Parts: sequence; C-alpha cells; structure tokens
Amino acid sequence: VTSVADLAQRVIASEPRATARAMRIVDDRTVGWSELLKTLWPHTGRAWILGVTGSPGAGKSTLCDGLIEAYRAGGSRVGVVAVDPTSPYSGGAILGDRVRMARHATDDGVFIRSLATRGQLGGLSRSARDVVRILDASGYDVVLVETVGVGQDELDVTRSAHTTLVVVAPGMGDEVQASKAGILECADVFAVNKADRPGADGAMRDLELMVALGDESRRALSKTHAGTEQRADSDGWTPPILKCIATRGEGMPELVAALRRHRDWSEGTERGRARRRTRLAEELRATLRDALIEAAVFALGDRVDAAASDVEQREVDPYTATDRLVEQFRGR
Ligand SMILES: Nc1nc2c(ncn2[C@@H]2O[C@H](COP(=O)(O)OP(=O)(O)OP(=O)(O)O)[C@@H](O)[C@H]2O)c(=O)[nH]1
Ligand SMILES: [Mg+2]
Repeated sequence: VTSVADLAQRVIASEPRATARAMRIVDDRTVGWSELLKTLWPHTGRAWILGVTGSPGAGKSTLCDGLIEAYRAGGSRVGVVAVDPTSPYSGGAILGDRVRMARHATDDGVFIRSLATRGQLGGLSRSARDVVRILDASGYDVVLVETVGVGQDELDVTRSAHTTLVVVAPGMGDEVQASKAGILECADVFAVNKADRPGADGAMRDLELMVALGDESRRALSKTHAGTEQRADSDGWTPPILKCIATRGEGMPELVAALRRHRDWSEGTERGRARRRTRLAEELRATLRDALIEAAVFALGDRVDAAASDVEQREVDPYTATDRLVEQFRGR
C-alpha cells in the first residue's frame, strides 16, 4: 500500500496512473482523501480552468476537441473533465464525449475524465472541483470542464471556472434559455456554433442584444450601488460573441484568441482578480456548508430522525425543529 504522501508525489510528477488513482480516492472519499487534497494544494493554482457549457448537442465536445488541439499545438498539457448530469447509469453521453475526443486519448499530454451526477447536494460540483484540482497539481496547464448548462449543481461548476465559454446552436432557443438559467451572468465568451445551419445570424443578433441589455442594466445598477460589479466600464469585461463551425474547425483561432483575452483580463486587472476572489469565497462557503452539515449530523445522531418524526406527527413545525437542532448542535 502506498502512502498518501507517496501518491501525492507521483501525482505532482504527472504520472497518469497516480492521477487516476487520486481521483478515485477523492471521489469515493476513501480514507486519506482530505490529506491527499491538502498535500496537493500547494502545487495547485497554476492551471487555467476553462468551463464549456451549453445545451445538449450544441457542440461542446466538438469545440473542446478543437480547443485541445489548439492548446496542445501551443505546448500546453490539457486536462478535460466531462460532467454528465443526465445519464449516470447508461453512460451514453459519456461515451459520446469519449468518442469525440478519442483521437487525444493516446496523447499523454491529455487527460480526459468523465463524471456522473452524484446523488448528494453539491456532490457534483464538489467532485468536479476536486478533480480539477488534482489535474492542476498534476501539471495540466489548461483544464476544460464540459457541462450541460442545466441545474444548480452545474451552475456551481461553471462558477468555479476562471473563464466560461457558453456554446449556443441556432434554432434551439438557446439564447432565451441562457438568459433564464442564469448562464448569462456566468458567460465570459459566447460561441454561436453550427454556423453552417440556418439561423446563426439571428442567434448572433439575439445574443448581442442580450449582452448589450445586460451591460445597460449593470451600468444602471452600478449608478445606484456605487462600488458593485460594473462589467462594462474601463477595465470591465463585455462578453464577445463568436461564430464557429466546430466540425470544420472554422472560427477556432478567433475563439482561442477571445478566450485568451479573457484570461489576460481575469489575471491582469483588479476587476478580474476581484472576481476570482469572489468565486473562491463562494467555494469556501460551499465547503464550509458541507463540513458543517456533516459535523451536525454526526453530533446530533438520532435527534435528526426524531425531529423528523415529530414534524411528521405535526407536534412541531419544521422551522422550530430546525432551530432546536441548531441550538442542540451549538450547545453540544
Ligand atoms: N452541422 C454542424 N454540426 C455540428 C457542429 N458542431 C458539432 N456538430 C454535431 O453536433 C452533434 C453534437 O455535438 P457534440 O460536440 O457532441 O455536442 P455536445 O454539446 O458535446 O453534446 P452533449 O455532450 O451530448 O450535450 C454531433 O453530431 C456533432 O458532429 C457544427 O459546427 N455544425
Ligand atoms: Mg458533449
């Protein structure tokens, strides 16, 4: 049996098998998982985390494939985390992602890992973050995180990226979906993919309008709340919208350049760095929430179930029951 320290060293030395093993340990919460993450932490922070999100079939994997190619050509090592929220058992979409990126499978500068949805709250975003961190420690310069842009968990995954690319395909009503799902706020760059299909120009115009309106309302907001996020002024960021045909590699150089500009903004300006800090604080809150729930459930033991049955008997309302449990946990 290898020790955690030993395994960590092998991850840092970029041994793919050790990296895969570390992911399993962390994902299954096997003994030593947190020690492993703590040991790896000082070796993280170098990778550029690039979220790629958008509705099913929009062309995310095909675009990722093109991005992998571009970053490999530039000498970067690339990690890919493909998050599949819908088919934890069938593995259908996971297989699809694998096939689409298959030509990179034998390249040892590329590491592809698929994740299925976990049952527990925040489980998916937590596993994704941990996997990203292991890839970061293992020396992958760019980590692509592909998610289908639905659900809170997925939005959390998207929020933890440094740069988020939202992929839209014409004729799918994606632009409207994007504004509804809160994806618009996460979008740093938009790609209108499948520009070989009718409706691409319309989709471009819709998005342009939406981004412009977003900037308007943000500007209006920042007048009333001075000091709050002002995305559209001097060192702010307005999401560019690019047209591409992923299957033919058309528009890829422009897309790569736009993503690069966002990276430079996020690393090189005070606004960009402030946004990174906000995201880290959000993550800390999520980790804290998990740890507190775990500690409380452990400390309270049977009292949680007992309270549930009291609520079920209508002897107490759920709010008072919760208050009492919190009090008992505090005074334990
Ligand atoms: N016509 C056309 N088809 C495309 C383009 N990009 C991708 N496709 C096709 O669209 C289908 C879906 O592409 P994927 O890259 O798997 O899309 P995805 O968003 O990763 O899909 P999921 O992961 O299943 O949500 C595939 O058959 C692709 O070949 C494009 O620019 N034009
Ligand atoms: Mg895909």
